[in-house]
Amino acid sequence: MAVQLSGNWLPNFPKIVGGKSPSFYIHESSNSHGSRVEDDWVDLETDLYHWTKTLRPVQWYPGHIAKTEKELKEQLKLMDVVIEVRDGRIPMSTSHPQMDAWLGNKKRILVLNREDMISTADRNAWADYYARQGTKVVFANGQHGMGAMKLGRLAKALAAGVNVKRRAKGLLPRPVRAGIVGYPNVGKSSLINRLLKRRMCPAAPRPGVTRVLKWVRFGNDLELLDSPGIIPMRISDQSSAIKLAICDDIGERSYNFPDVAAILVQMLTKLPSVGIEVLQNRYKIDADGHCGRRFVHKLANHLFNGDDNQAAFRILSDFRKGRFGWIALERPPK
Ligand SMILES: Nc1nc2c(ncn2[C@@H]2O[C@H](COP(=O)(O)OP(=O)(O)OP(=O)(O)O)[C@@H](O)[C@H]2O)c(=O)[nH]1
Ligand SMILES: [Mg+2]
Repeated sequence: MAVQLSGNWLPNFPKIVGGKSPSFYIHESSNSHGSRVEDDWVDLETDLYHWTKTLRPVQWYPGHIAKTEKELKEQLKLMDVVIEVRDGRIPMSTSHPQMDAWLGNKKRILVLNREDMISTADRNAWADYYARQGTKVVFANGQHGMGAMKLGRLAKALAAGVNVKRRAKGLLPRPVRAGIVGYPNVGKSSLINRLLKRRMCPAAPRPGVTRVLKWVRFGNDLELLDSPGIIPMRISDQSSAIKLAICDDIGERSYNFPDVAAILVQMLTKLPSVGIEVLQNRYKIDADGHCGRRFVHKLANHLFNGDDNQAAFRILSDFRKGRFGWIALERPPK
């Protein structure tokens, strides 16, 4: 449904419109559970598809990724187990389309990191989903270390067969090799540092920090490979690209801040646990319309001398700091 913009003061915003339902509305059932909430999530994905299809495509593929993708595929041959880390807020959008093909039958552990940045309901939804699929998943917090020790134990347990075989051949045991892979900025290096209880791998709050592959040793029986975040050369699903931008998982030069913040506003408005009141209360402005770009511009006029970029940055960083609550932007498919 197209959303009409009105008001003389409005500049000619590129439209972020569409979807099955108006994107700005007051929620009747915030924090409720059950089918209404499920329907909201289904609608959200449909709306997101329509909102993003009119935008300039977001693509990010810095040179170091192309280079290290090749090296990573080489190193995969050495790994006994692969630990794939995803952003718990967007587990689907941080799933590499080629990962299954690269890993084949290799032993694998899936980590949903940033556990502290999603709600208990989000966590339970993903835990149920992976349990139904028979996929082993570890929820972790790379900042404080929750889940890191468990990961180390699991990796060793999964790869124990390596040394059973070596002993049978009369060879001495060797450390188990675990490769940590995943999208940029999902917390790979932080998890390794937490497990090692030392800052062995550079980690910082922006994508593309790790640029080279690096093996580090944990005790006598585990070696871990830290790898640069890998994403596809072309992100074909633009809903995912925008979610990666919202979560700061791709370089900020690749997207337009006001466009991305506008979509975030429209998403938050629809999310069962947030809603428009939370945004209005935080910024003390009325959202008198159905358009995220209009909200960004209103905030710009209210706080930033009409600078949409600054207003957009504020909204994005507020989301990343949990100012609208800790929430996932994706729920499992039904
Ligand atoms: N709140 C929170 N922050 C986290 C978590 N894990 C990592 N971080 C923070 O997220 C930022 C990125 O972490 P990194 O470990 O550098 O991420 P990475 O996956 O190695 O990133 P690249 O090397 O760029 O691919 C850092 O500032 C971490 O402190 C987590 O579970 N929760
Ligand atoms: Mg890193």
